[in-house]
Order: sequence, then structure tokens, then C-alpha cells
Amino acid sequence: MTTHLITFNAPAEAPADLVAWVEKVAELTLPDQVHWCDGSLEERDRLYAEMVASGTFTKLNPEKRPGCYLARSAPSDVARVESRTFICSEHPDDAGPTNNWASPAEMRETLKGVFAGSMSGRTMFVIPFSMGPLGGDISRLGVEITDSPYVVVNMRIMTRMGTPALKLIAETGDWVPAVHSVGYPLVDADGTTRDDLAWPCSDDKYITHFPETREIWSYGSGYGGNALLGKKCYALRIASVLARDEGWLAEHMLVLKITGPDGRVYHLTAAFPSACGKTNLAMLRPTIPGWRVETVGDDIAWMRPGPDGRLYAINPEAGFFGVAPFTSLKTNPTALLALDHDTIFTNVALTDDGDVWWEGMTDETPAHLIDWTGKDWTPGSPTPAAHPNSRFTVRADQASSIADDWENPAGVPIDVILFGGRRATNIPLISESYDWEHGVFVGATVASEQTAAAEGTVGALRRDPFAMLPFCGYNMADYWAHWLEVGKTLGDKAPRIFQVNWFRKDTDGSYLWPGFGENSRPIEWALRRVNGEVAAIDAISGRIPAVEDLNLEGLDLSADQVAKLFAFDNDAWSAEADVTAEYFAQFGEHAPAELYAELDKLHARIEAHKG
Ligand code: GTP
Ligand code: SPV
Ligand code: MN
Repeated sequence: MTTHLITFNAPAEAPADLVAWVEKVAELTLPDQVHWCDGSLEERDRLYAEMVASGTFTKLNPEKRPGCYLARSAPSDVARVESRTFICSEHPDDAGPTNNWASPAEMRETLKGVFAGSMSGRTMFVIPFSMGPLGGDISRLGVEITDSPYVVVNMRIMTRMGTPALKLIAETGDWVPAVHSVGYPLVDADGTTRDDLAWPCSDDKYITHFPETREIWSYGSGYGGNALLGKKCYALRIASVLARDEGWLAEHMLVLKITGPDGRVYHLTAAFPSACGKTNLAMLRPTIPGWRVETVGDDIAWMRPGPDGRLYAINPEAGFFGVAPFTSLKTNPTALLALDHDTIFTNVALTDDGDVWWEGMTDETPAHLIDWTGKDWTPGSPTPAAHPNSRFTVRADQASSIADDWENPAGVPIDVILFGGRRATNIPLISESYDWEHGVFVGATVASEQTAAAEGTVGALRRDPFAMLPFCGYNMADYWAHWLEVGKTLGDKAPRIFQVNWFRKDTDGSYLWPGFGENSRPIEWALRRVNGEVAAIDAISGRIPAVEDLNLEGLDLSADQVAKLFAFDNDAWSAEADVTAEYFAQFGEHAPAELYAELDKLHARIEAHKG
């Protein structure tokens, strides 16, 4: 260990406790050098150049995409690894049945083992960052140590990173430590060296969280939520614990601002599971006249009651780490145009003229591409050119839809909360919850067909309560109880809760609803409900629109299709309600009585519907 020359060129601003922690991690992981990130353009450009030289990055054609780079991951490291994600609370009950629990003491021993020497031959980067606007009351600070320059340049886009964050850390002393290693040391214990890879990672992966001591340790993956520790690990798993303790909410939600034809402004959040349409909805271009949507955030919302008693939300992130496939001028022109410059692409395809491509981007498929694995690809190839979970990393303010107050540290007041998922059957296009408790029940029972955003079987239906199944840092049922508590605090100032489903399918397997910009139509109905302008029909799932109250003008939708979008099958609902009782039962005493009461009411509505 002493043979390693570790230079601690810590900046003058770095507080002693931070320097001591960095030294400790360096003693364990044995990097060649330590670099404290200042967040400057010079630093970014140097890392870009180094990654081009090392083969991690391909520079895209500067005439087509200036400032843009492509990275290809290892084929084994393409998404979040939920089976390797752990909540290490003292008691298993505090992680709950939906999380992988590990004893903190045992996990610390395991981590000591895997992190020992894990950075040897590499540079260790120290990234001070802020989640939320710098210095904002709702914002929080953190420091990520990583041996991945790819992580550094992505964190630079996704968070407020560098010297200003470090100064706040020194001032406040309040920061969350997060350690990340790709787990591919270049020198082993007996001094044998090996060459680096374009995308180093380990087969052995640990994404671990210590909610009581508020620490994050992530080993073995360089991809997205596994490695950009400000995002899912901090802003959701650790922050959900902070939020429970402090009376606020950390949610897997987009935030948008919507202005009606009369100039009235509303704000809406929506929790949809991974790859179920948050980025798309956050950048919605309404197809109905007079409405305008602006983006506040596309993935995470931190919300708390404000001085006037309403619920206020901030976007803790500074960028979008969005799903590339099917982003097109038709589906999401705002996102596509934001990717014109200064964007990092991961696992998309490369065109012969140095541009990027993915399935669904254009009507015409290029005759030749280099696919995400680096191999030649033609339209006849059996596998997709871009990985289904390929992503772009781009600053939020590159989206033309960005709201002028998206960085307001006080947040924006929320009028409406949407819950949704991918459901081929059962769930109607939109329905309004009867009250807050019913809304929490709806959120708690959301099921969705799985996507490529995490390992697992794509298409398999699973419960994903509040779209937080992989992201809640404590017992899910306690989280539901916390939502019920927050509802009591908000009282009649609480946002109205709706459930939506853009993904219902016809008998031939095609989507019944055109989606994307047309989603403005059910949202318009929701806002008219908020204004008390329109009545609704009591139904099994909640209150649904009368067909004549839903603006369907100009849509090529038959009466039969509309009926199918709002059809209720008693048997299917009965079956789902029966499974819900079993689902709640796994949480034992933790499952709130209010949710069982809501389940009784659901059974009663199903019975009434039969009669
Ligand atoms: P994460 O970043 O993983 O949390 O995902 P997200 O919820 O932001 O998902 P995103 O908006 O990137 O959408 C993922 C996929 O859903 C893309 O392939 C979209 O084209 C598709 N999608 C989004 N909105 C709609 C819609 O209204 N209808 C249909 N049919 N597909 C949609
Ligand atoms: C998700 O999976 O919900 C994402 C992408 O937003 S990742 O950051 O990789 O978790
Ligand atoms: Mn997400």
C-alpha cells in the first residue's frame, strides 16, 4: 500500500472530514492518483479527449452533432441490476419484503473485500455535487468517489457538480458519501498488470445503501442508475428515507408546467415505472389547441408542503438520462432536438457518417450501421441496432420546453398527481381517485409490464407501487403509511390524484390510444375536474369521464375503441382485487389499515358493477 504514491491535491475548500474520508477510501481502493473535480469545461474536455484516446468514447461527426460522444458498454452491463441492489438497514423489516436486505455489518465486510485494491492503476475522482439548485432549501449535497471518467462526465450533466458544490459542503457540513468502482483494477495484489477495457466492469455487482448512516457503496457496474449515484441511489433510495424522517416525499416522478388557453397555469407530477413514458410526458406537445407544456423534470421529484400549505416540487437533477429508442420527431421532437449538440449517447448505433441512430428514430432504416456491440449491422440483422435500454445524457436546459422556473429552489405548486404503468388490459385511459386515501391505494397497487430498464423478463406484469419498487429505501408499506400522513398534513390543499394508462391494447395487440401529444386530451379533462368544470361518472377504478367530456376532436378513434379504453371486466377486476389482498398480506402489520379499507370499497364497487 505504501508503495503507492497517492497525491492528495485536495482543494483549499475541502473540509477536513471530507479529506479524511477520501484518504480512507484511497487507502482501501489503492488508486494511482486522486483528482478532485472542479466541474470546469477544461476538466470535461480533458476527460473527453482521454476517453476518445482510450476507446471508451467515439467522437461523433462535429458537423452533425457537435460536442457529442458515443459510449458502448460491456454487453453484461446495460441496465440497473435489481437483484444486486441492497438496502442494508439494521433490521430486515426496515427494508421490507420488496427490497433485497443485507446486514450492514456483513455487507461492510463484503464491500471491504471487493473494494480492496479495486482502483489500482486508475485515477480516483472526487465529485462534489448538489441535488437540486445550489444552496436551495430543498436541495441536498453529496460526494461521489469513482474510478470511472465516464461517470464524471455524466455526473457533470446530471447534477450541479464541482467547486460551488464543494464550497456548500464545507459551509454546511451536511453531505452524503457515495463510493463507486467499476471493479476492474489494472494491477492485482501481486503486482501483475492488465490492459484496460473500453468499458471496464465486474461480473460481481453490489449496489448498496445504508439508510441509517446514509451511505452508498456501488461496485461492479458503470451503467446509469448503478453508477451515477446522485440519481436513483441518492435522490430516491436515500432521499426517500430522509423524506420519511423529515415529512416530505422523494418520488420517481416527472414534473411539468401546463398552461391552458385562458392563461391559467397548473403543475403536474406523474409516477410511471422505468421506460413507461415520463420523459415523453414531461416534454409533451399538446395536440389540442391553446395548451402549452413546459418541462421541470423528467424522472425525479422532491416534494414538500410549502408555506401556503400546498405541495411544492423541485427537480433534483440537472439533466436527462433518457431512453433513446423510439425517440423521434413524431413521438418526442423536443427531446430529439435537444440532442443536437453536447450529448453523451450510450449503447445506440453509429451511422457511416458518424451520427447516431436507434430503432424508431426515422421511418427509413439506414442500410448499414455499427450496432451497440460495435459490430456491422444491416436491416436484415436479427438483433436491434441500439440496445432497448440505450440512453442519452443531456443538460435539462437544452430542451426547448424547459420551464423558466425549473430551477426555482422553492419548487412549483402541484395541482395534479398521475399514477400509471404499462397495462394491456383492465386499466382505463384515465380515472380520478375518489379521495387521497383512494389515490394512495391506486399508487400502492400499480402493476406494469416490465421494460428493458432493468434486468428481468420484458413484458412480465409485476407490481410497481408508485413506480418506486426498485427505488424505495425502506419498507414499502411504511412508505404507503407516510403518503397517508402527508395527505393528512395537506388536507384540502392536497393535489388531486388520477390514474392513467396509455398502453391499453386492442384484441389484435395494437395500442388503442395514440399516446404522446394526444395524452394532452385526458390531462385536459383532469384539469377541468380540478377546476370543477365538469362532472364525472363513478366507476370501479375511480371517476371516469363521460365520453362527450373528453376532447376527442380530430382523432381517428371509433366509438368502439373509446368504449374499449374505458371498459371494465368484472372478473378480471375481481381476480386482481383478490391478488391485492395477498399482495398486502406479505407486508404483515406494516400494511396500513386504510389500504385494506380501500380494498373493501373496491370489492363493493365491483359487486355493484355486476348488478
Ligand atoms: P426512465 O428514464 O426509465 O425512468 O423512463 P421514462 O418513464 O422516462 O420513459 P420514456 O418517456 O423514456 O419512454 C419509454 C418508452 O415508452 C419509449 O419507447 C417511448 O416511445 C414509449 N412511450 C412513451 N410515451 C408513450 C405513449 O404515450 N404511448 C406509447 N405507446 N408509448 C409511449
Ligand atoms: C430508470 O431505470 O428508471 C432510469 C434509468 O431512470 S437509470 O438511471 O439507469 O436507473
Ligand atoms: Mn427513472
